[in-house]
Amino acid sequence: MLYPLVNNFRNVLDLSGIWEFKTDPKKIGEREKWFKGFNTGTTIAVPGSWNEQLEELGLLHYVGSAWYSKKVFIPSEYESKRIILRIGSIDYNSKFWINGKFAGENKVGFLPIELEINDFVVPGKEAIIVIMVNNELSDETLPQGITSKRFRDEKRLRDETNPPTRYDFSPYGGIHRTIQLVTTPHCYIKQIKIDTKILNNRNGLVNAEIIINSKKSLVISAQIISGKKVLSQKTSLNSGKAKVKFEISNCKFWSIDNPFLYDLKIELLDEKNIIDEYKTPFGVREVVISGNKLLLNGKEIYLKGFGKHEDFSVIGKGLFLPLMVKDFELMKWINANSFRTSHYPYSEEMMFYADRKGFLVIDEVPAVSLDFRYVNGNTLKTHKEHITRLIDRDYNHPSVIMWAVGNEPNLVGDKNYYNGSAKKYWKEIFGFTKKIDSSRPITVPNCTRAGVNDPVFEFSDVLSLNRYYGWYEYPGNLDEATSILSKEMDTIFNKYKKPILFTEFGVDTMPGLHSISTQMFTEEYQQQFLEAYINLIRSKKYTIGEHVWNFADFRTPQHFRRVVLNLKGVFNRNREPKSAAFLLKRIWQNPSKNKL
Ligand code: GCB
Repeated sequence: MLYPLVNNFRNVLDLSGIWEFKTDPKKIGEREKWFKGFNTGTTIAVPGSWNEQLEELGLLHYVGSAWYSKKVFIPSEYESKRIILRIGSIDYNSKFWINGKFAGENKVGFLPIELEINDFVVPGKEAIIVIMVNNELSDETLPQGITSKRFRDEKRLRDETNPPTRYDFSPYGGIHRTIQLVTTPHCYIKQIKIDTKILNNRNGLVNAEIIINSKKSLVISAQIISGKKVLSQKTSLNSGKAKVKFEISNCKFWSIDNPFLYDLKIELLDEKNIIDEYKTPFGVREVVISGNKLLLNGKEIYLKGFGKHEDFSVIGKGLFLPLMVKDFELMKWINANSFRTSHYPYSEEMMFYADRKGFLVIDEVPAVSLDFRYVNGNTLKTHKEHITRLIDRDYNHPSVIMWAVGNEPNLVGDKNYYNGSAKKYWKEIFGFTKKIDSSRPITVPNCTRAGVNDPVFEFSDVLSLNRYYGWYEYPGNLDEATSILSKEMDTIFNKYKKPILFTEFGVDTMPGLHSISTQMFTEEYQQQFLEAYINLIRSKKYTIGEHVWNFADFRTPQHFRRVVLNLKGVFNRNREPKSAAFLLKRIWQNPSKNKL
């Protein structure tokens, strides 16, 4: 799926702003025809979660359905265009009506939705757009859901959160990213897939596949543009597809230090004229796992950074560009070079920004804490759809160096996880992902409860570990924690012989709490913990990086373990540094793994 842009053939109309809003806890909206549009006097800003924004209406922990309505003028010049309603993401489920007619449904959160709406609108007139959003989850969605009844039936009273979730972040609901009317020509460039290779230290190879929505005999003109330098090619489309190949001499490779981006411009031509055009940035780079090393453009690279979240006060999971810019500046300031989109795809804007700023990204689907006791064929189907749509969205980003096709399966520690069916499931998921993208390593972060025999290790290119010894286990005892962890790391490496990446380690830390003795929750303990882990991780020849959990404090469901927020941030929720930020900045200023 291509990101919307404005040029002579395409246009974008921003629909963000204030929408009419109404919750539907009893799910009567469809029966009462709310889809015809409504005006209740309750309003909400889009993009943004409803939770903190409308806390005063009792929505802080609201899980259920809610309706959005807005009158939108459809410009008459859209008459000759293909008109799309496009939303960067809605969490989690959504249904759409335009001028009272049902226009479509989506059950995949965190990823863009496109609906062709020509049959529903009259250019030159107003249209009423109504969207029903629902943030309830089930065994067959990603993430999987859980109810308080299930917690109680399983006699897991102390595990129950409110709202009930299988994961440790707020189940925000709402229209979370850009909402736009996008136009393209009726015959249009549908997808561009770019692969790059380094031929030698001067030349790069670019292979691009272009897909259009028609089988007509048309022609593609492709150009690689860098300043005044232009390489061009023309080729005919065959059944709506064309391939072009360029060799760039004196190529500027994309790297952390010099995230150089070329533009690929595609023009679609009939006999005489250009009928559509699309331009996208891309970088020439190569990511390879070689032995126990991660290589970027043939050079060893050690990952330093964070697991993050899309979370901020008031806006919740809503796209907020100043915060995105701030987070990248803070990551640069602290000398990080990478992050993981834990535990779901982040905004498209963030991925383009990572390309520009030279950050390496582990891109994750929301298969967080899969409980295999409730996984079924439909869960697998949903999982594949998330992977397909994520890779379709993010394939061309040079910043994306790895796919995480899950996080911490079997967090519940079920013994049957090892009886073969989970292995079959993971084999299928890894194989499926490799078929769509054979160029990037694939991983799934493993948790302590899934242990050293987690079937994901067998299929992962990189063994990703989330560990909290010294916190959830062996509390306040870093010597014991690191000694047990050291042995466990060796066991895992010796069994699977693949590089190990630490995708999570961290401790809850209350800013301003201090102690001269070892004391959990203090700023000193966070520093001691991180330093001890980093020393251990770097002492092993097979490790390729350290991602601290978490970049910043973030809101969680209610539970006695959480003081409103998960406090493992190195920055607080407002992005002010805790003491550990200065420690990491010092450790991370050296790009090499070996010298602290
Ligand atoms: C984990 C999860 C993450 C939690 C974290 C914690 O293992 O992957 O989502 O927030 O632990 O702080 O407990």
